[in-house]
Amino acid sequence: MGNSYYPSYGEVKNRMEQTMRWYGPNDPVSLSDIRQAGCTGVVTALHHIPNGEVWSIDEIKKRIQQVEAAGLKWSVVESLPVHENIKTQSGHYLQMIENYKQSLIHLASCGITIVTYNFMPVMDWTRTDLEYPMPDGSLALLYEKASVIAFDLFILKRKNAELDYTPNEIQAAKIKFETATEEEKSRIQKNMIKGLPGSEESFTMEQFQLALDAYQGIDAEKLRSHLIYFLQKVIPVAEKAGIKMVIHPDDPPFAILGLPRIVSTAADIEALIKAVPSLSNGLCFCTGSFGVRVDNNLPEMVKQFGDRINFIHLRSTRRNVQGDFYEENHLEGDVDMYAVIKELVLVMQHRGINIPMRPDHGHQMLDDLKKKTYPGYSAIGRLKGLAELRGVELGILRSRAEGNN
Ligand code: DNO
Repeated sequence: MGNSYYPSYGEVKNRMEQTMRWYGPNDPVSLSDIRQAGCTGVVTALHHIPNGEVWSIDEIKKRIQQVEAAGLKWSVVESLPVHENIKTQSGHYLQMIENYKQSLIHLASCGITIVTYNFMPVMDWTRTDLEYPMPDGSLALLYEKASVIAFDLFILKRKNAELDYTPNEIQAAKIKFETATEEEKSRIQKNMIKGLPGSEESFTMEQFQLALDAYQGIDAEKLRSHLIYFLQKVIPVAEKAGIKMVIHPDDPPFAILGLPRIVSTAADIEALIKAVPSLSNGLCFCTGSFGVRVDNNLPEMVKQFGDRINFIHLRSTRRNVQGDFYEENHLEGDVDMYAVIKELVLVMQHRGINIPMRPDHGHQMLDDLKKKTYPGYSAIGRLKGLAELRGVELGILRSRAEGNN
C-alpha cells in the first residue's frame, strides 16, 4: 500500500470514541485537562442528585452546557444508580423504578443515549490499598484478599463468616490483622465501607451492618431475579426512547463479605440477555473487572457480546495465587489488551459505529504524586493509558487497512 493515503487517527471511522470520566465541577481534573488528553467526550453523572430520585431535564441540560462549553460532548452516563431498595425489592422500590424510567426519558430527550449502571449489592468497586507502590515509584490500587477477610472476621465480625473461607485463608487474615498497625486497620476499614470515587453509597460501621442485613435471604438466584425484574420494567422504556443501558460487571468479579454477585462471567451475561433479549439490554465491557477471573476469556467475550457492547472500560490487572490483584499498566498484566482491542475493532467495523471508551483508572504518577487526586482517577496516569490504548488501536486499524489481519 506504500504511498496511499491513510487518514490520521482522528479521521478514522469505526474506532473507539476517546472519553474520560469527569466527576463534575469539583473534580480536580478539569474538562480542559480531559480535552488536552485527546478526548472528544466525557463520561459523567449527576452525583449531587440523591440516589433514587428523578434526574430533571433542567439538571441534565445544565451539565450538558458545562461540558459543551469546554468543547466536549457528554457521551455516556456513568452511572444512573440503581437504589439498594430495587436490588433488595424493599421499601419504595416500585416508585424508584418509575423514577428510573423517568430519568431515562429525560436523558433521551436531551440526546444522551448510553446509560451505565451496576447491580452490585451494597458496595461498588472495592480495593484495600489505594497507594500500593509500584517499583517505578508510581502508586496503584490493590485488592488484597487477606485484608478483606481480616475486615470480615475481625472488624465487622460477620456471623458465620469463617464458613466462607479456607483454613489457610483464615490464617493469612489472622497474620494480616495481628501485624497491622492501628492506622492500617482503620485504612482497610475506611476503604471497605466509605466507597471509592463514583460509588453510590458510603457508610458508617452501623449503617454498613444494616445494609448487609438487608441481604439476608437474598442469594445469587434471588438477586438475579430482582435484576431481571428491574430490566423487564426499564428496558422497554429505554428501547422506546433509543437508550442503550449498559451494565457494569462486578468489581471484583466474585462474591465478597457473603454478598452475592451476579454479573461476573459470560454465563451471567447470557442469563440477562436470555431473560430480556432487547438490544437496549447491553454491556459496559470492563476488562479490569472481568479480567480478574482466570476463567473469563476476554477476547471471546467481546466476540460473543459484540452486538451489546456499547461502552468500553480498558484497564489491566495482575493477580497472584493468593487471590490478590493490583492494577497494572494498561498494556501489561493479565489482560491481553492487543487481542481485546482487535476484537473490539472488528465489532465496531461490523456494526459501523464508534463505541465510547475510557481508559479505566491509571497509576498516580509524576506531578500527580504531589496532588490530592481521586484514587484511580488522576490525570496523568489516565492520560498515559489513553495514549497507549489509542496507539494500539491505530496500529491494528492501519495494519488491517494494509491488508494484514
Ligand atoms: C470504578 C467504576 C465503577 C462503575 C460503576 C458503574 O472505577 O468502574 O464505579 O462506575 O460500577 O455503575
